[in-house]
Amino acid sequence: MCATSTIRLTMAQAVIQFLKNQYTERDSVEQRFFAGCFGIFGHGNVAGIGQALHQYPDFRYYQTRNEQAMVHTAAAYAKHKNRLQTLACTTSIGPGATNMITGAAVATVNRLPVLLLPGDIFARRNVAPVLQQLESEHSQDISVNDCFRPVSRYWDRINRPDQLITSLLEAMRVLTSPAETGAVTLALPQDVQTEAYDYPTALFDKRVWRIPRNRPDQRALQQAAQWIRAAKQPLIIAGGGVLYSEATATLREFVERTGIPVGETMAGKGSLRYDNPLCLGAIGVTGTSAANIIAKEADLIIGIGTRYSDFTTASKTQFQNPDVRFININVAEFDAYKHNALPLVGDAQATLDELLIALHGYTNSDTNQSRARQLHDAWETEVDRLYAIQRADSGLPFQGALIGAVNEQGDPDAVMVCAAGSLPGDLHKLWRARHPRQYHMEYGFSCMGYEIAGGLGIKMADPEREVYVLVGDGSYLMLHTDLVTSIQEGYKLTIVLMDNRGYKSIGSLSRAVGDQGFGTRYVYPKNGGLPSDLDGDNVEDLPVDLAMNARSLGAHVIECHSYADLVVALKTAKSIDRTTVLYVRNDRYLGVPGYESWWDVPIAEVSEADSVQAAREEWEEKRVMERYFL
Ligand SMILES: Cc1ncc(C[n+]2csc(CCOP(=O)(O)OP(=O)(O)O)c2C)c(N)n1
Ligand SMILES: [Mg+2]
Repeated sequence: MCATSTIRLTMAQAVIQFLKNQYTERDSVEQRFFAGCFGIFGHGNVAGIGQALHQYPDFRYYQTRNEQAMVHTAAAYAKHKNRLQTLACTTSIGPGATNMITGAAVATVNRLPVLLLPGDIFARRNVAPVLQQLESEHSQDISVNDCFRPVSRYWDRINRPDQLITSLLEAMRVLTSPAETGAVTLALPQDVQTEAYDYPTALFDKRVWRIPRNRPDQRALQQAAQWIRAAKQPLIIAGGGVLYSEATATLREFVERTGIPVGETMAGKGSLRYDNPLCLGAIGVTGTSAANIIAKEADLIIGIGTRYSDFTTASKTQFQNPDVRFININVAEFDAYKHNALPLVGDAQATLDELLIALHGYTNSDTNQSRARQLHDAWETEVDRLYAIQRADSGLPFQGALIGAVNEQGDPDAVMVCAAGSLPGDLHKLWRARHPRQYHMEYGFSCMGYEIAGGLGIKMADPEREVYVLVGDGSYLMLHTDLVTSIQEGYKLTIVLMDNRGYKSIGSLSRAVGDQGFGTRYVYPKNGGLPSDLDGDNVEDLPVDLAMNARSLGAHVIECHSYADLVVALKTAKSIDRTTVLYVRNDRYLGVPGYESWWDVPIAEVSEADSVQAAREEWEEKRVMERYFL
């Protein structure tokens, strides 16, 4: 081997030195890829990665209160940065490490880059079993970190310090690949973290990972143009890929020039401004009447950056034209081929640019365009109607109107973040997105607990913007503790906490499957079991005070009892410089209806309850609408 200059570092020091020097570049804009490292120290990382972070204060270390939460923070940071930047996450071994598994799944399902550095058991083994070690009679080459394998896009264990050299480069390749990105896990044995090695200094040179704008195959592109020209009723579905590719301006031009209307997925909402006359809004299970009516009739779907989840396809029932076919523009071949599509494997912005040239002279028919415009206008009227229902029959505020308050009275440049419960469906339909960064929804995993931790990541990524975290009481109770981190680090969040005393979403789903909301209310047991909705108000509430809980963590709290209170509180919140919780008790039963769509949730085939039997009958009728696209 030829002589290369080396530097003697521990494996952990080498990790941090390397991470500091990674950059991404797209469209000639360069940025540091890692904005720092979140973590909780334990015996599995304190003397290794912990020592290295202490030694290199220019790689900022942040504390979290829960390892799952910090992965949400990193994922949200990456999502808001269109995957061009992220954060690393360090944990001890054992429970600290496994706490990250849910976060890893969120990142991988949503295709968001996060680097996870769980500590691992001793590579040298002589002192095993160490504290928190999972033992196996069949192998010594196993630890709880193997659980990360299916939820990581790249997984490795660094059993010798020199293995790091090739692993780090693979980790970066995957993290910065638009098609492959997700959670990357490098399991770092506790002893190896502290071992020194003469690393080549070139490993720590500044390295710029260029994010490509790949272009599709030219013959496929020409064929796509022919299909579009031949289509009777084309429809675009804009997914998260439009946003990640920063293709919103290109999409707007494409729509203006071609006159093809657009429906938006959960991840793609905000691709077009809500008031663009050809923006039909949300599509699928949580979609608008406008998008869903056209989707049912369309003979050509142009999917851009979508992975076609069951919420988008309405469990494969949304596209009912017998001749429907698909053109999929996607960086990932895997997604581009879905639904037997004509695949345009490429970057959304670059592909739309080229497709527009190939479509020179084409426009969608006037009939289609005016129909789309009418449906758009009718939908806006429906949103106005729902925004105006300030109270439900119970006398409590209605969530649809509370969403309207945040949308209309909140800062128009703000980001709204949400993930689980009844809010995502309502927001998908009702939120009026005014700019591409405004609607941040984690709906790939729809993970309760993402909201506040994710809000922190967004605020870190974009400190000048207001961040509105919309969170239900269930999600709040599950994971709210990084509210403390937002206060510690001075990243102000405005958290709108919707307390409907339990699971409005799953309660309503439970009633729809014939189960009367069983097990979805936060009330005391009665007659030896948990009450259902059949018990009505004849229940005893739990003595939980979430407003006081938030106050105890250091938040400024404003309790709201009505729509009008929330409007005032939103204004007050703007002038408060630390995390503020707007607590609103609201109605459990009044929901935003569904529009021209369906979701397959299988119902018990046999049951003693009439309500379940009736639900099953209805399900069987709907189920036959499900299609294969071959
Ligand atoms: C971690 C996790 N566990 C369970 C679920 C299933 N789930 C979806 S929504 C929901 C209830 C959410 O309650 P809340 O936050 O109060 O919102 P609401 O439904 O009342 O609007 C549950 C349990 C989930 N999405 N994530
Ligand atoms: Mg709730």
